[in-house]
Amino acid sequence: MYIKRQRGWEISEREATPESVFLNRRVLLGSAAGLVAASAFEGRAVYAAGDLYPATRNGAYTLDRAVTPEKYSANYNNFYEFSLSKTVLPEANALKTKPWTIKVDGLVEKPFEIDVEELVRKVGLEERLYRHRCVEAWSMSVPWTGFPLAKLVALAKPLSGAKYLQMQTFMDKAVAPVQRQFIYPWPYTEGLTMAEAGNDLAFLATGIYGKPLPNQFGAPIRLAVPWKYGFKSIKSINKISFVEARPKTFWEGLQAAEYGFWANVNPAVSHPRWSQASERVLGTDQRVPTLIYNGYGDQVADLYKGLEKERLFV
Ligand SMILES: Nc1nc2c(c(=O)[nH]1)N[C@H]1C(S)=C(S)[C@@H](COP(=O)(O)O)O[C@H]1N2
Ligand SMILES: [Mo]
Repeated sequence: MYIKRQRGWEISEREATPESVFLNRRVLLGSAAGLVAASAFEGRAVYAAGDLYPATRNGAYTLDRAVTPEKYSANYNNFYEFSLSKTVLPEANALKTKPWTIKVDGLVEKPFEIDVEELVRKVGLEERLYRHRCVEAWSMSVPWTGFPLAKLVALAKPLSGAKYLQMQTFMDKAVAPVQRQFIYPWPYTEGLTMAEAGNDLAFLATGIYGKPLPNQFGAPIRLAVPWKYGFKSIKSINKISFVEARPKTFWEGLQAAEYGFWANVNPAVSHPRWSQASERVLGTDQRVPTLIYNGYGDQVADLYKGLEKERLFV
């Protein structure tokens, strides 16, 4: 069950799945019975606000490399709720993504719930080309459709005591087989500081390749914070809480020494088990040097002034 079948384009990658190797070890140490095979699931082509796609591209966000063809990015996904391998279909298609509401609560003027469809009609959509760098040392470049996280923060009207955003993925053991594994700190959660959330690069994506997100990319709404390792870009968000204390993330809960809160990309700071100096470009046989803040330092480096004592890069 845990033996990964290599596809042609994966063969060059020896350490293909450090995160899932770790997860697999936990499964073996814990209950091996829990990974129930997914039974016949039906894919669903029901999308929120499908008429808004494709959205106009915001030309301010450019790439230094080719867009990753969808046939690669759509078949090589980290979505551990559904599978510990990179093949998360058909399991991920069992998630019903419409209707879908996001709860906004915590230190805000007035907590509320909003349907994703209503949210995108209210704030509008744009397309941006972003790089994505996984902590496992592979990368892709994709056109996301969505809106700046700052627009949601503005709707939420946070109180002055709010210092962080905590974001949470849905929890449904009936559709997500790996959520039946109690040894993981489900639901998947992530966090940003208010300053990070207000940075223009922090983006909530509802689409990719000019159409609503296919389920494996984190439908119907996921984060894209391209200067941080990919695990910060939480998928299928159903709650955003404004909080005073730094939230503990899913990966900190599993292995704090290897996956910290900040997780900014830095080629000079190795993961304890592998180098971050270069990355395999998904869909090619190329390895390219990794850039500090994944190449977005001009936009984000100022966020970390005065925080040099923090573990900013792991
Ligand atoms: N809820 C949830 N969000 C998640 C993950 C996950 O397992 N569950 N994996 C993360 C990791 S490690 C990466 S690299 C990206 C992968 O996004 P992609 O499949 O769209 O490439 O999603 C991130 N968001
Ligand atoms: Mo990742």
